[in-house]
Amino acid sequence: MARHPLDSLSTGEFQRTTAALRAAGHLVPTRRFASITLDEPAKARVLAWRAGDPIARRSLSVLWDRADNKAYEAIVALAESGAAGDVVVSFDHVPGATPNFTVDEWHDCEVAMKADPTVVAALAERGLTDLDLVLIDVWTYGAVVMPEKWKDKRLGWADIWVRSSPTGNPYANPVSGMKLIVDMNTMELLDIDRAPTVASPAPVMGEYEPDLVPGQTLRTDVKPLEITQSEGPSFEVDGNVVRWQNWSFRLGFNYREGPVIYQVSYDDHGSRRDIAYRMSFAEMIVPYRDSSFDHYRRTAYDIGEWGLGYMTTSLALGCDCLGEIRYVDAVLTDSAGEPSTVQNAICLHEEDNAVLWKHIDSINGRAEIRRARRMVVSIHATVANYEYLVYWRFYQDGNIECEVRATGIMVTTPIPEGDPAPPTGTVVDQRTYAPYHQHFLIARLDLDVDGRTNTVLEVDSQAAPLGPDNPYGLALTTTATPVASESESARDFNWETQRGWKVINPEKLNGMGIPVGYKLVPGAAFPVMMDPTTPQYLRAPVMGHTLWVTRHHDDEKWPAGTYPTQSASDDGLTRWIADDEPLLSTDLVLWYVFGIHHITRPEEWPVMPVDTVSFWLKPFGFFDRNPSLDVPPQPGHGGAAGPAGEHAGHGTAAHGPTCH
Ligand SMILES: [Cu+2]
Repeated sequence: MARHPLDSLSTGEFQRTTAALRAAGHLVPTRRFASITLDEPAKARVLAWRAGDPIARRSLSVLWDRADNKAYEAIVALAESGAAGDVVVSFDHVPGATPNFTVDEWHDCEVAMKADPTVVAALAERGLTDLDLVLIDVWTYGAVVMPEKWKDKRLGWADIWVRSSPTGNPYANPVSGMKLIVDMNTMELLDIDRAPTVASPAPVMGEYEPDLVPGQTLRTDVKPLEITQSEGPSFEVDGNVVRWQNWSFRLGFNYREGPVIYQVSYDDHGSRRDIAYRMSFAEMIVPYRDSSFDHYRRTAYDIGEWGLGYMTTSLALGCDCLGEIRYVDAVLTDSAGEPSTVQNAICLHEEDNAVLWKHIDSINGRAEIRRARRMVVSIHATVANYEYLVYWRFYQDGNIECEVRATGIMVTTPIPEGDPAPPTGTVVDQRTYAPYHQHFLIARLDLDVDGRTNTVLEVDSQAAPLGPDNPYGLALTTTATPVASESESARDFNWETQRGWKVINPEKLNGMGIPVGYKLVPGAAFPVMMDPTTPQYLRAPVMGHTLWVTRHHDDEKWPAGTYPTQSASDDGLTRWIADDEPLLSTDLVLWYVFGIHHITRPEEWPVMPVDTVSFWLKPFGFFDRNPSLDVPPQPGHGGAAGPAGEHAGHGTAAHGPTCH
């Protein structure tokens, strides 16, 4: 049984959802599940809920019918009394919607295409007769680049790749100039789309497994680095609640966002203070910025089209995570609605992070040094050729960091013999380039700084003009401008003013009489560099700005629309802000747009070392002073009492200063 209204659906609740829909006659054989997830209760109801209150559980399923391509949304009420009381509350057709593609279809498409004689013959023309070496990697479309005659279909287009050997890199060798167009409902080949001219395969070395890399020897000077916590970690997990170093938050997980961090609060000397109600990744958009035949269709919505949760993989102790780990499993469903568990999907652990704060009194030599720790919630998602590693980190000084690392294998293309390298990519191997592209991540940050009454201030720094009060031109001032309503909601990073955004609660003052706040410190922001009239921009104008602010509404979750698969226009942010709701002293959601402006490098081939990006949320007048003064010194290094040890001083002693 769920212990809290925000608990993710259990295996039993998934099974009951499917059973209720079957019993009601909705699961005719041609219908498939795109998703089943918790129908999240309204925020107001969750906040009013108290332990012991009844918990109304509902699931939201999205299905489509492979016979007529119609999409449906179903709500099932899961009775507290047991499955016999479960009721299908609604089962509604959603006109025009194309639900996300599923992992089952990705695999089914590969099997179907390899069994298709036309595909087999086309591969043979290219000299590819060992189908075990071939990878068919299906993508979805944006509506504008779909063939007109098939726009009403659930349509896939597939890349073809070939391994150099049975264990070789599946993405090492593109079969350029040939795409398979597939009806994903019937798994029929509709067409083979061929480029007018085709580059011959390039002589690449695309292997990363040591035994496949010619002449590869491994370093022998890497000595063991072991992390032990002899008394266990300092955090505790109670149901889905994690508590650590004054922090507490609640974990959730779903097929689309992957991990969701709910109800983040900080225990400030016995008073539990809210910081965020809900934090997650709401969309990821990856436009490839290359108009060539191989790449012009390639704009991935990895969250809306496929699902970060569905792509989440099991983590291995000692490789993915090091030290004292607590793992949390995730439950997902397949397209038949059958649940399965991803073991060790979420990693919880505590990390040393060098120094938190320090000062040496140069007169008496006394040193106060504190080691920093952080609490990390992480998942890894494998999205075809790419890996995304997500880290939500909580620090002892009230900071929250959201980091993403991208790794895996870049998409590459052969350059025709004798042709110059195209200007839209970097040459990464012999006669091979990796096209430029951008990874836009959109973090949905439903912050509640000391409650729901919040205002966003845009803070710019500027040099004060020269004048009698500023004769040397040294003065630096800041200006804080409220984001007053949704018509002003799209904000851009400004390097010249080192812009940041503060979320304040005008009704809660700190000890200095100033509204308490948390600052969104931008990182990894970059411009879209795309004409706003272009089709890929019109699908997701969210890409066009660093930060969006909206008034909280429970149903506003997907900034490029609920159904971005095969979309032609935005059904998300631009629609939500059209009514220009006021944003002062109200419940707000911030949408932070960041990621990787990926100008590809040779050193990222044949497998990318992680590209790391992050942004921060930092308390700004939320506390009256450094909240980590109470962090104790390292065990065995004493407190601050008494004079410094005999080796203290100006670093002249052989053993250096002590670590008080
Ligand atoms: Cu990239």
